[in-house]
Amino acid sequence: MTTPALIAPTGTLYHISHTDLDGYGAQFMLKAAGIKTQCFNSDYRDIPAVVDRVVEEILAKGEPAGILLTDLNLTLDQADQIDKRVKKLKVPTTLQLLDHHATGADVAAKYDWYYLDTERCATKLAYESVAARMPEARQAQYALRADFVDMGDRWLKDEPLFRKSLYLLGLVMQDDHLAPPLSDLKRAYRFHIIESFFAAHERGDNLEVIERSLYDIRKQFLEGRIDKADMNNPELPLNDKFHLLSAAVLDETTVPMVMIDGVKTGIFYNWPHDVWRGVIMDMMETRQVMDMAIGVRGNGKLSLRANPGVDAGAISAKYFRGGGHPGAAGGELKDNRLRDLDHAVSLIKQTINPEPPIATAKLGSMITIQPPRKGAQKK
Ligand SMILES: [Mn+2]
Repeated sequence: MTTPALIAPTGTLYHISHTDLDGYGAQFMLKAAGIKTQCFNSDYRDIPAVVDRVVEEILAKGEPAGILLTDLNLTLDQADQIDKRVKKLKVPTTLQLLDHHATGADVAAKYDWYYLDTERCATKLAYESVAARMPEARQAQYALRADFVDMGDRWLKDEPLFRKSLYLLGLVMQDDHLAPPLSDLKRAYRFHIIESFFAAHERGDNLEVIERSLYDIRKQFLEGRIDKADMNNPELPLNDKFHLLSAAVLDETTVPMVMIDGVKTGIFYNWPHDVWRGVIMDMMETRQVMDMAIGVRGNGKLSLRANPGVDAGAISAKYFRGGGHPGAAGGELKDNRLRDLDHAVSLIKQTINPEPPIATAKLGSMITIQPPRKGAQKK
């Protein structure tokens, strides 16, 4: 084993990992070793944006930091950019990457912070990088857990636990019914699933037993997180209980609000439809965070829902080339290629107030939404 030891910055260790079982598994290993990190999960194409965010945070904190990437392979271009960026930082920052994708070979040859080992999945690399920092009694158990992830992630189909490993892989990717912006909560949920699955496997439960117990495992995550009466309500489906949890945590810092003809409207971008419907119901009716909700798709299609007394159909007919019922309507934006939530919000604001708002906006007709902080770090 030649896996390097984990970097140990004096300040925060930022851990950017992939969005699948292997990616979360690597973060799970650091947590098991008692290492405090700030976690992010990203797809390959989003790595530069996440690194930007991390660099901003490092500059804001101003203390020596570390950036760890796992289960993400970089292109030479991306690696050059990140390397340059980190070396230029006024705050001393150490970089480390642990990965197993052979496509990163040329980058690994160029940079000594890029560790590539195609014989181990990222969870296993992460385990080996922190094993020495785990209590001895736990090392054997976590070594087996790392091997278990390895079988599915690297498609080792002759291994006896291959199918069980694949099952966990799929389970971690399943819709958790938590709201998309709540990435820390979603990660906590995934850790809960991984831990519960391993515990069941280690006490000898077969897949059928584990599949049957999934309802209870999922429900356990809500323990202490939602109201007891809701938790124990047998007529409330489990997914709705997860929607209640999201609704309780979401606020105007996570959901931008726009005033449309005096109606406070939350804007949501590309949420799974079921989750959106469940979460906004509680945000509108019970919590009264807003009186209308607009779900926006990347293709510009809109779903509108409103509280009694607000006519979403009329509002959609007036602004969004659509219509429907007072409580539920559809519509669309002129633009059909949306980039992200910020883009959706600015298009909606333009649509309801087509003139530049600076000179003409009436006080209170709009709530100002923070512009994206892109480029702010380039000073
Ligand atoms: Mn992997």
